[in-house]
Amino acid sequence: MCNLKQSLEQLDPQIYDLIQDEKKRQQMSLELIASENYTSRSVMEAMGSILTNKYSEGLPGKRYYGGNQCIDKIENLCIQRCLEAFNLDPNEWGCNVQPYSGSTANFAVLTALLKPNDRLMGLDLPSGGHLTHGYQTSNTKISSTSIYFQSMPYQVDMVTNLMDYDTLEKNAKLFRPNLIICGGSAYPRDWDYSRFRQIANQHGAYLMMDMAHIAGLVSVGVLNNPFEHCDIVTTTTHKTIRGPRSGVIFFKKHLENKINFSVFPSCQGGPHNHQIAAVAVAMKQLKTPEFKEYIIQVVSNAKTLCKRLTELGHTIVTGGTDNHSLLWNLKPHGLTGSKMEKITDVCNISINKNTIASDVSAMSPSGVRLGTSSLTTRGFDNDDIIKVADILDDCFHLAMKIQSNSSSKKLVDFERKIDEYTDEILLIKNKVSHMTTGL
Ligand code: DSN
Repeated sequence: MCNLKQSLEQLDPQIYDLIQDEKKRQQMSLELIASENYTSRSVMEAMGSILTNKYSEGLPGKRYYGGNQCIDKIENLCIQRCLEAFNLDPNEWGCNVQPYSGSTANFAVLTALLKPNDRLMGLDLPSGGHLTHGYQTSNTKISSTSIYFQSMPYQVDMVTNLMDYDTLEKNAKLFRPNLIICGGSAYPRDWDYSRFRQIANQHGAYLMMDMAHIAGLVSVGVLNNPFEHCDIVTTTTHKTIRGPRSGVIFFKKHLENKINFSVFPSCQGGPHNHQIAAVAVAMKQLKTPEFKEYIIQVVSNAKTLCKRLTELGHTIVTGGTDNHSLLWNLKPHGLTGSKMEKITDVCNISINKNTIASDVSAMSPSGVRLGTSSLTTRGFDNDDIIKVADILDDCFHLAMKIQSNSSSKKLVDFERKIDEYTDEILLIKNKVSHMTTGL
């Protein structure tokens, strides 16, 4: 029988070592994935706590299991802090902190407010929307949100790449949605919630915002406030909020029973109490002056990254950003996002390939998405970010060189060729290491 008091290192050196390797990777690389961040020690302490042992189906004061005295206090505190973090009046707004993640939060909202086969409209994935906003292709219903509901996407304008509210309004008149979702995973500009509200009202539709990416920015007021116009606001808590991986649903008070019943028992079982405690810790941190300074720097860094890449001759979608993220279009140079991602990966830089709205294939997207939340957490300022942009430019030029010396434009041939450029890669890796060592 295994000893429950043994440390992970003693009990399972294999997993322990792999965690140490991942820790090293996170420390040594330049983390530019827009949906990621480094959480705090205090959040991790709550996540790794004994709260993981407890079952507590139901809501505080109304549980199906005994022994929930402490758990009730933790969940109530978390709810209170979530409302405070977004300056919400508890008479007008409530929230459910039990969703395991953003995807389950979104599905629980749809289950609560729609009947199977009701109609929803969300931003198309290639336009920067999220899978759970109804994504489907011509042949396949990809997301459960398109399997169980009728989904018609709206898009950004194919020339400006900005939200095309007029076409949304026109299409909504034909489709007559029951619910409109705003928000996305790769949209660098702010949202016009009052325009969304106006369109939703024409059809008596619910308006839901998924603010997962920008929640930290919303909380400190550097972006428009979705709570002024939406019925529901969902979020994850590990992106710009910098908390644990989890999800929260904010709802207008009259939707309280529907949402709570949908989260449990319709969509989930027992809540993850360790996550809920960790969300509470993150929400406390959100209210500090340091967090506001952090977010202001995140946005400033993202703008600096856009500016420097533009100076270096690159194309930034929409010409810049209002938030923590940006989309770099590599198409004008004849490179794909996949190749850029391969090169940055071997140079210890984490980014992700991303579609540009006009892309025909999501499998070979023309761009990469970059975000500055993680590097700002590590203390990077505008001068550091200029150096990061220069390193990304080095990666770009190396990718172009490898592509021109490859036997074809195929990704496999590009990958085969990478090994011949170890000297160039080492040079870039050294620059990365110079920026990340000692932080
Ligand atoms: N994977 C996250 C993102 O990149 O936006 C959301 O699910």
